[in-house]
Amino acid sequence: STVLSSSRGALIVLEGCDHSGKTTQCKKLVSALNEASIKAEFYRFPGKYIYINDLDSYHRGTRTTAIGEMISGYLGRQQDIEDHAVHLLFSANRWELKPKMLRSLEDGTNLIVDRYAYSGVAFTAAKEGFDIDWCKQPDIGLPQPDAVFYLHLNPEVAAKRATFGGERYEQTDFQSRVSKNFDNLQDSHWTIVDADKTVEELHEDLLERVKDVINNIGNKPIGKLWT
Ligand code: Z5A
Ligand code: MG
Repeated sequence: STVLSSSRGALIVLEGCDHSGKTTQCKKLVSALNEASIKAEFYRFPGKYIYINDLDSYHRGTRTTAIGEMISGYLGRQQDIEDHAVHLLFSANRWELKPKMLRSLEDGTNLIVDRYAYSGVAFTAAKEGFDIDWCKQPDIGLPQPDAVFYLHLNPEVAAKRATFGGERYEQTDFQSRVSKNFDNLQDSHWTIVDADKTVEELHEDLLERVKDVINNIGNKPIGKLWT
């Protein structure tokens, strides 16, 4: 059999409670990796904000998908969508990006992903009448992250960073149910990272961990989530 000389890309996800710094850190990670000549792309779920290898357009809000637009209207309260239906839309948004993600990974590009199926489950399962098992079904089989870094912040610290209340889901009682759901989703791929640090301190911490994952990825097969 052929021995491959180069390794595949690593699929690395940042999850965490609101305002824990996921988006800030994802962008800094991609920039730092690219500066070190390590191929890396930024993905963000929900998909209105998916900007691949173009961190500037993130600020302009140019690239999107139809499903991402629907989710965005829902989160901004311009549009109501039935709870089960919106759960499936969040999942569909991940599936529509799956072929592109796999091509990048196989091509040796590392993906730094801002939220993933864990957010999907944690948020919907915090609603009345939903359970975690039902919520997991549509995301079963998605590419399995090689590492999930969960940015942990106390709710009091998180609340000081920005005002809660504007977008859907931004209420503290809802957020505490969400964080309990995240606790239930932890598995062997997870590392909990203390996010109560300066942006730079947290960046250095994460960059070291991310490089470690990338250096050890080799060509091990990409797994399937929750199988
Ligand atoms: N959702 C869902 O229901 N189902 C799904 O499948 C998925 C998502 C994928 C929007 O997500 C909503 O969608 C979210 C979950 C739901 N609902 N809520 N709530 P989003 O990812 O677009 O949410 P966001 O608007 O980006 O907020 P966020 O993710 O919670 O924030 P963050 O990315 O973790 O933090 P940040 O934007 O980098 O920083 C937040 C603020 O803190 C900002 O003012 C920073 O300047 C400041 N900051 C950042 N780092 C620091 C440090 N270290 N010290 C001090 N201040 C800091
Ligand atoms: Mg964010």
